[in-house]
Amino acid sequence: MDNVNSIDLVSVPSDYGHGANDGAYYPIGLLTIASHLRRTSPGRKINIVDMHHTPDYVPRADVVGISASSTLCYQNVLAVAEQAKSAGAIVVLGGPHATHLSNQILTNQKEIIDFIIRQDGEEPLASLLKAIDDGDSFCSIPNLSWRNRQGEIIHNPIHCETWAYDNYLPFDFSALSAGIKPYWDVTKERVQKDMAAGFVVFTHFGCGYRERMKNRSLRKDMLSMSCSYCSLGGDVVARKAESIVVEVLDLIQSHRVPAGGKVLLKCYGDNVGYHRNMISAIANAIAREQRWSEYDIEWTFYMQSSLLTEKMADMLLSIGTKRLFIGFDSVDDCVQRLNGLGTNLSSHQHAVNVCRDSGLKIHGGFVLGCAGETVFSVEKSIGFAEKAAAAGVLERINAAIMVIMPGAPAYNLLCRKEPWVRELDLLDTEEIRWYWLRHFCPDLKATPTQSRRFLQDAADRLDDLCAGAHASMGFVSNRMLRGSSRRAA
Ligand code: B12
Repeated sequence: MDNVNSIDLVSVPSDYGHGANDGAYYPIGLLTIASHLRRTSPGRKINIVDMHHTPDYVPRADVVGISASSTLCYQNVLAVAEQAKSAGAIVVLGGPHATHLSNQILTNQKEIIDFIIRQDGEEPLASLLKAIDDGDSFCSIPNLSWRNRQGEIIHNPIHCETWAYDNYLPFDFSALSAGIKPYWDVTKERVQKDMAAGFVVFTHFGCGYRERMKNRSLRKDMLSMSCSYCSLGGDVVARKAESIVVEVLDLIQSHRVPAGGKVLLKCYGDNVGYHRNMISAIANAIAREQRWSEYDIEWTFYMQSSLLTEKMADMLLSIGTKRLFIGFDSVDDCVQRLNGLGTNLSSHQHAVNVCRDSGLKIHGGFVLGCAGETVFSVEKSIGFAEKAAAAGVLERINAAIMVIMPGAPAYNLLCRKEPWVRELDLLDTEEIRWYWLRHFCPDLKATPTQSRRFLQDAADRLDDLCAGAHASMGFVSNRMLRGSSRRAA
């Protein structure tokens, strides 16, 4: 095999519905990989292609690595893989969907997928490229799933070192083939017109709530210990406050943001409510850093309603937080308990009141069609959203219809009822949802098809309440359809 000279790392958009932030933030997982590869093997040409901004991408590199970041983009992943394979490339997949379904993918997509890297990708991909160059065995490459000469699928063990984001800083932004400007243009349009710059900065990883629930036992009124739809794994790790502050100031300086400019920081770490000590340490680190006050820096964090106290709100405000993404999901206490959400109506209401009183804006997420959903529970959620929207605290509503994601408790629950689902690598959202509604929402409407129709109308009603940029997660909303027909016209 010839040496690997060029590698494209590709991010593809969702193939069904869309998120409100699609195209607004660069793919961090590909930036950590590209930065590492560029540092450790400078002879190779490494590019990140984000098809949100380069929709006409034609693969030509020796190795094409595609991020199967979610079940909802996997169809697009396969389309790029097919093109890459017919152009003669070695095709490698990574990301959460590929991690959870590595065996199914290597079994079902023999013709187009050569390798899968499970979990973190930086060192394993570097080792894979070296092994290809040197003609070495793949047996000792950590995290790698591959086929041997006999066609058997081998899953090498996951390496035991703890993955650390800080090892890959500073990011080499020149790897983004379209540059950072298209992301900022979308962020300006969707989030804040007068921003000077926007960055993704993880302050922590993993979900403290999921971790806390891991070793508890299920109560009778619960189907799942933690959020039934969530496939997030990994250890809970908070970064050092000083490193976070240094990273932000480096980002600002290296992108030449003018003094006084508004800088939006989006932390995609889950559930900041478990990180009070880290937030207070960030506040102290900011106080020691004169340069921070030269910019107008705003944070957005994810928060579980049950963890938002007045004290937590004050701490978040003290570091410049302006927005919280709160997953309300359902407002019905039975649905919340059954799905292991760890919240209830009163925690939701309390969170709305805290935000209203402290001036924090909410991006509220709702997931319709969780286990146990009824017409009554859906109406309750919509009524709650209407009230919160009228109170002026909901800057954005993310409407979603439950999607069954490999790695999530809902996937395992469904596979117990419908074992054939476990063989699939490509999960048709609507087909799988039909079975989910049949088994887990039996009291919604008379048939799964009627239930699905009802959820579509309900999700459209929620979406219509949203004044800001809107999401259409796991379904195609009326607004999304109207938008695409306007674009086509
Ligand atoms: C940021 C984020 C987004 C951003 C993406 C921004 C961007 N341009 O990347 C936005 C908001 C747009 C988004 C959208 C969606 N997301 Co999202 N998102 C995340 C989130 C919070 C963080 C991802 C991240 O940056 N992690 C940090 C980096 C360092 O890790 P990483 O991305 O996993 O990458 C590492 C490895 O996975 C691997 N790797 C990844 N890609 C590749 C590729 C190759 C070739 C290799 C070798 C390795 C490799 O190496 C990387 C470095 O170690 C995760 C949850 C989480 N904390 O992981 C959910 C998550 C990935 N998203 C999820 C979902 C469901 C979605 C949506 C479908 C939501 C929706 N309905 O619209 C869409 C789908 C969009 C899409 N095209 O896939 C699910 C996926 C579940 C699943 N099993 O499929 C997750 C896990 C959340 C969850 N709680 O369940 N998302």
